[in-house]
Amino acid sequence: MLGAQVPDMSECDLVVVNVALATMRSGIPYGAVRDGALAVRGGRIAWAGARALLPRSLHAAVELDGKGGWLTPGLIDCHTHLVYAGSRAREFEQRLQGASYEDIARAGGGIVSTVCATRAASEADLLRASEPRLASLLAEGVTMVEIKSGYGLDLANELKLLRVARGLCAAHGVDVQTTLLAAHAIPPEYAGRGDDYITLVCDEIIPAAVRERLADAVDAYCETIAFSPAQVRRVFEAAQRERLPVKLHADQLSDLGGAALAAEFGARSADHLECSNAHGLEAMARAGTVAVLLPGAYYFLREQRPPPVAGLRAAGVAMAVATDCNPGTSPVTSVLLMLNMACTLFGLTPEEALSGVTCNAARALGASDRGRLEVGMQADLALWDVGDPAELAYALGANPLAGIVRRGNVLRWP
Ligand code: DI6
Ligand code: FE
Repeated sequence: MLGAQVPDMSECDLVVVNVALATMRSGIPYGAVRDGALAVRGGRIAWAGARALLPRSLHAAVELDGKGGWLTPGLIDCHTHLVYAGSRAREFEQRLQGASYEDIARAGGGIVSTVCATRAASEADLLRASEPRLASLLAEGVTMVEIKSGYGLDLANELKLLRVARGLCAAHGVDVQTTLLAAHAIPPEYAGRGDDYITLVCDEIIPAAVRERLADAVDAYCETIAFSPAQVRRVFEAAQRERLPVKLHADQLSDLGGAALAAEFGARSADHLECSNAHGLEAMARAGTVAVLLPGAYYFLREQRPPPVAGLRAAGVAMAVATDCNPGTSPVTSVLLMLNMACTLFGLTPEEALSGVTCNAARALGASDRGRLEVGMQADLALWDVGDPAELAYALGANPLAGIVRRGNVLRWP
């Protein structure tokens, strides 16, 4: 029972009162505790529950008044490509005039155009370009972010992107998980030689990223305009040799069996899934692979086929939601906007959407101590000036963030 965990509670660093908790524990909607309280000690949640049950013996150096708002776990954006240089606004115009995303990619534009700009950029340039994107996520209560490489596509430039991702997040004190996505597109110098490029990825880029401790996971783009299932398989085998977890951009524009392939390798997540088949969803459920839904890309590409949300629910697959922040298909730096789009475009409930950026996003990253307001979890908290947690998904363009606590440190409070 919430509030029943009462070990030695005497000294805490801080306690939050006059607040409703969206603990995100399963069982009741949002795991809500209306008149709640939450105590923090040593950067971790030491107590969470109904205020009436708060142990009398509890003393906290600091008492924070939540002013009647809602407290949620810090938000987690579990799929971004936010480190890149350049812009794809011209390509946006081309698409509005009728060119398809695939046409542009096949003509050597698309991802490859961002690769050229990114290769030409120094680490300092990339840091400067990426900082505002990270800053807008943080301004919406994000306390953990995943960042992929994938716009370098050679050894030096892929490592450069991962280094910038680590440096950026260290500078802002936000937790990052870096993902090596060298198998994002075939670089121009390997045109027509995709298998040779995959050999470079497997034999050189993955091992080097591991040696330099720059990658926490490995991703690949499984698509007709990118890499085949057979090529992805080689990448995943190489990742597994290095004991790195895998995830996959799967079945976004066509059904290549990506969901089942991800599940076969025990992927933490399979992302997009617009075109996934029922067999793939069942395989994901069995493997515990999280479905990461990316409504920004669906919207921006004006896709016609939403991901099979009913099928994911029926199969019991956990659903996360993320920005997919990238210059080509989702130039989005708002997690709150993604909550709204996950509801309006994909039919998630506001509660499912919030789970998607808290507990299920944590699962997608293998971050088992994040995403819930529970004893022992890292004390990453967001306070919202809302009367109902559904307002986070409901209000378009609003940002009701009122307070933020990261690892028990109060960064902002009303
Ligand atoms: N994520 C990706 O990596 C690609 N699509 C997606 O949703 C494309 C990124 C790009 O065009 O730059
Ligand atoms: Fe992506």
